[in-house]
Parts: sequence; C-alpha cells; structure tokens
Amino acid sequence: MNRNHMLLAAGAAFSIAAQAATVQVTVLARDGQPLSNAVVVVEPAGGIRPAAPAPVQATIAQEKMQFVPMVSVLPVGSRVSFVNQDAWEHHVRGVPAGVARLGSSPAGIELRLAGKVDGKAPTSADVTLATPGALQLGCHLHGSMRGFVYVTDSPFAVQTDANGVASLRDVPEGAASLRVWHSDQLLEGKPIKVNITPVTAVSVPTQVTPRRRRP
Ligand SMILES: [Cu+2]
Repeated sequence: MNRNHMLLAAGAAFSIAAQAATVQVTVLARDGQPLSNAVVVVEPAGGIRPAAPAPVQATIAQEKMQFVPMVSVLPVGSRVSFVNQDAWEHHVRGVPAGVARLGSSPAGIELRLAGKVDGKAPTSADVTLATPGALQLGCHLHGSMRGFVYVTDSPFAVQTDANGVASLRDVPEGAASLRVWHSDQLLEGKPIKVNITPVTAVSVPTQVTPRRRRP
C-alpha cells in the first residue's frame, strides 16, 4: 500500500433512505499498523453545526506514574476529577497541546495532589473544561508522565481503539470532512473529504509514529 495515498473505501449504499449513518474509521500509523489513541472528528459540510454533546463527569487517575486513561475525549463543559491513586505526591499540569492549537485553546491546569494514605480516600481535584481544544497533561515531579485531554464541541469525535478503529454513530448523511488528531503527530493532516452513506468505512493513513508508552 502506498502510504502517501488515502484509501477511501466507501461502503455499499443501500436503497433505504436513512437520515443518519454509522461511520467506521480505521487510522493507520506511518508503518501501516493500526494507530490507537487517535481522535477522529467528522464535520458535516456546508457549515452545518451539529448540536454540541452534553457535558459529562469523567475521571483521570494518576496511577503507577501514569495518567489513566492516557487520552480522554470529552465534550466541552465536562468536569474531570483528577484522582491521585499513588502513595506519593503528583503536581499535575495541563497545557495546550502542540499542533492542536488552532483557534481557541483550553485554559491551563495546575494541581497539587497529595499521595494516597492507606485507609483514606485518594486526593482529588475537579476541573471544568470550558474551551474546546487539546491539553497535554504532565507532572512537574515526574517527567515521564504524559497524558492528553481532547475537549470537543462536536458530537462526532471518537477515539480509536487498540485496533485503530473509531466508530461514529448517527452521523448525518452527505458531504463531510474528517480530521484526525494524534498526540504524536507533527503536523495536523489536511481534512479528508468523505461522502457519508448509510454504511461508510474509511481507512486513513497518517505519518504518525507513536511513541511507546513507558511500562
Ligand atoms: Cu507525578
């Protein structure tokens, strides 16, 4: 496969008139392997702005020197509890992530979370994500800790799984563009034009070489 070319495999269009479709997007790394933890966003063409998704309550743990989950995709307005499950202190910071700084960026995060004491609830702090954009999470004390929060106002933003697959439901049929974000991408790829039919499967090669997560 020529990795510089997009493979667009539009699924069969059925004769049944349908309003909304399921879109399956497979994202591939530079070496052709499935790319997990990528965020796929589908934007209907023609300036149609779908209603923003409802905010949620989410948790990002600091556990065994990692952010768990490493990547969270959350609707704008969501609240995140940062919960320190380790027995030592973490100083969590969140800063706008690299190339995702298009337009607005979320406000930064600075938290000090004391270590967990046996028999007591872990220390936690809540943050409201008021602005769309990507935040990179780190810890002032532990340079190896790395995580991401992708804050979106799109109802069609889904993270790829271990097989590099993102499934988006109830996407309006018709012309749309598709964007892929990944924390290790050097340049944001150009939006890909797609035509959403009742069953749409798209494979998107990228130039991303994902960093290994520390064990
Ligand atoms: Cu830390």
